[in-house]
Amino acid sequence: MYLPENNKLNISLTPVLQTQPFIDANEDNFHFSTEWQLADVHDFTRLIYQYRSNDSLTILSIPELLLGNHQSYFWRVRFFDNHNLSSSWSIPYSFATEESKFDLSPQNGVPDIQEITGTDTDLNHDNINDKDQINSYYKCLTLMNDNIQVGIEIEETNQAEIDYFSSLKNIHITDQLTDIHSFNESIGFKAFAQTAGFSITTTFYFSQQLNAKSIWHSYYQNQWNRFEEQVLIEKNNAIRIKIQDGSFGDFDGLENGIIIHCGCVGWSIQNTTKPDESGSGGCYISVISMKNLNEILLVYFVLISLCWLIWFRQTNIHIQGKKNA
Ligand SMILES: [Ca+2]
Ligand SMILES: [Ca+2]
Ligand SMILES: [Ca+2]
Ligand SMILES: [Ca+2]
Repeated sequence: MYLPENNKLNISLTPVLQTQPFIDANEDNFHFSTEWQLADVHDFTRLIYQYRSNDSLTILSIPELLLGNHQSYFWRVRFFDNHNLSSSWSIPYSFATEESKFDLSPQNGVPDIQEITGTDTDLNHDNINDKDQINSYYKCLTLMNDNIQVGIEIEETNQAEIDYFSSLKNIHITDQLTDIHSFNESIGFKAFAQTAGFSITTTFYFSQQLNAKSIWHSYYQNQWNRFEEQVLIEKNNAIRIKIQDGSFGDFDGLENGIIIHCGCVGWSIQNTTKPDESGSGGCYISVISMKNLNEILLVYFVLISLCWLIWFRQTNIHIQGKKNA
């Protein structure tokens, strides 16, 4: 255990944790993996995050949404060598988070910069302005890079509450699934319930129509997963899915009374037909992906090289011919 120093206050909501290096009595053993645990109680009976990694051996960046404002957390690690033998758990370190600077005015569980400003937005079609409707069951925001409004609703019968709803900076579908298009930003939310293992029916509403081939994707179990069980509703302006604490759709993977959900709409690059060819509300702008662009540049480069080679050879033959003459 190394950084942040034990009992440090005002730590960012996405801190970087760092341990001391691995040591082993067996000379030829090496550091193979590290198991990280983060809890909001000192005896680790309620974990917030648990991650065993072969890459994050001594440094771990805590992802967005996991930590809350002004709260104390406890973390510890154990190391595994190349024979899968583990050290004992380290002595825990503690830190307390800062007050978020992103959700102050109004403090409503939506980053201020992403608040919907217009008074005529009603994504969930209930004749109430979404701007005035934000509560524990409904939140909405603007994806700034896409200029799309998104609302999220959970049914009150789920006995859960949405704590925070935000676009996500550091997690993006196309980093891993190159055959999938998506909006430029993923979205995430955090929901609480009294019962561990709870499930929620969640509806995402969009200001633009979705393609019938659109599929909700969610990042959990360290990979992107397709939500085949989704239902497209409201004339393809909304997607309804079911998420379960500790299971499908839960980023933290723990049955802990908290659902952390990261997701986005994805559609196959082969299926980019616009849902509405008249242009009203269609969101499927055709895009040349970076991969295609690179291929075009490569072909261009090869053609230019060939032309140059032919010209060079012909000039050489011409000069040679003159010399021989
Ligand atoms: Ca060893
Ligand atoms: Ca706010
Ligand atoms: Ca509404
Ligand atoms: Ca959970």
